[in-house]
Amino acid sequence: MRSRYLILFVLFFLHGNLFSQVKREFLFDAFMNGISPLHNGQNMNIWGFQRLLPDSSEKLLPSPTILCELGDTVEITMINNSVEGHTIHLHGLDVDQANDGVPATSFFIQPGSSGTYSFVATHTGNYMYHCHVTSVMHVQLGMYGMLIVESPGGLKELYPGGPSFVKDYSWMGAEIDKSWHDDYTTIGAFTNFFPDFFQISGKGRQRLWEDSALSIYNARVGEPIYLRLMNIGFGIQEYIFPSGLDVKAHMSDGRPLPGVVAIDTLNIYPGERYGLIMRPLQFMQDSIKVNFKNMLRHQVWDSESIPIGVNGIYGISDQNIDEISSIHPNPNDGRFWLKFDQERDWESYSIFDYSGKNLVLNAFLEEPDETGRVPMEFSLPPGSYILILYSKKSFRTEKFIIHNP
Ligand SMILES: [Cu+2]
Repeated sequence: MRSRYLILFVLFFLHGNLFSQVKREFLFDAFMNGISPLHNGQNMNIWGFQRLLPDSSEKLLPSPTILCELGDTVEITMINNSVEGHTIHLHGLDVDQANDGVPATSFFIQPGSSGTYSFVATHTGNYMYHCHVTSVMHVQLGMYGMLIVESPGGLKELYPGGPSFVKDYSWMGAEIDKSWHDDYTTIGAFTNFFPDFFQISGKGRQRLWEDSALSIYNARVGEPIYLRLMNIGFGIQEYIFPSGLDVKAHMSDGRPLPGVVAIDTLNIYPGERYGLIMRPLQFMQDSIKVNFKNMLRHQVWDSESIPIGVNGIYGISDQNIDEISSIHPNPNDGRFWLKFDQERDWESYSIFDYSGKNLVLNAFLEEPDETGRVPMEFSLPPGSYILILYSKKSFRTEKFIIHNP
């Protein structure tokens, strides 16, 4: 009798562990009467999907991000309270045809009705969702959003076992032809597309610069930052990264790339998504330029810029200080020399106080003398300091002490 309960308990326990996939449910309402502000003070009519929650029913551009974890069963229910039929296409996800949201092969959600899309999140990565009814128009009018599959358990890894990151930014680029939004019934041919606004995640110019969720103001040297880039537009989006950011592409279209690719410029075509890791090598105040380019002629329509400020050092602690010092003597009186074990490719250096927050000075490194030493001389108050040496590709952190005279 007792062993029977034990078997039941074991079966229950196993079942609970092997099949306890998390189910994530999203409830959306399709709308065609939203308004989104533009950077020039005008308002623009938008369509989209708003998340139905007791405390939130904002009509946003892009539509809310669908966030889930690897292994989740995701159910997205769309209630259509608008005056035209819509669907939700899950762009880049491995869903079955019935859940793909293409009207002819999947189901169509007519005004006044609802439908549910479901899928299992089988690959960590970056995806998109959008309406697939007269897609050119419905997407242009705003019926799109990001869909992000994260590593399980809140782990900040690009994919299980992949590179880790400290923080992440998600940028979804799109062009806007405002005349389509002013009156969608008078567009005529879809080739009459003359974009006059360019947006990163629904914002341009100062509205983008003022948004601390989109602009990077507090990056640190050495800090791994995950950039998710997605193109929901009709043209090419060319990202140009300033040097000294050390940007590497790790993922594309929801899969790890076969190899890691160092980049300074990246052209993203419509529908593509990239996962990049950026690890700043030096302090800077600069911007990442995004050129919006015409697919046909590759001419630049216009550009946006995303500010990037690097103003600290990531993870300063004794563990991060390189043990083999090139500073001799140490401690010193402000006069010392650098001597490097390996071939020297260090180009410049920064000195910080020991909090790592305050830059004391920033300069190019002089050529070594005939004995291979680089003499240094500073008149700094006694105390502990951090020296960071930069080459084109890497950096090295050391500490030194200036003693009392
Ligand atoms: Cu639609």
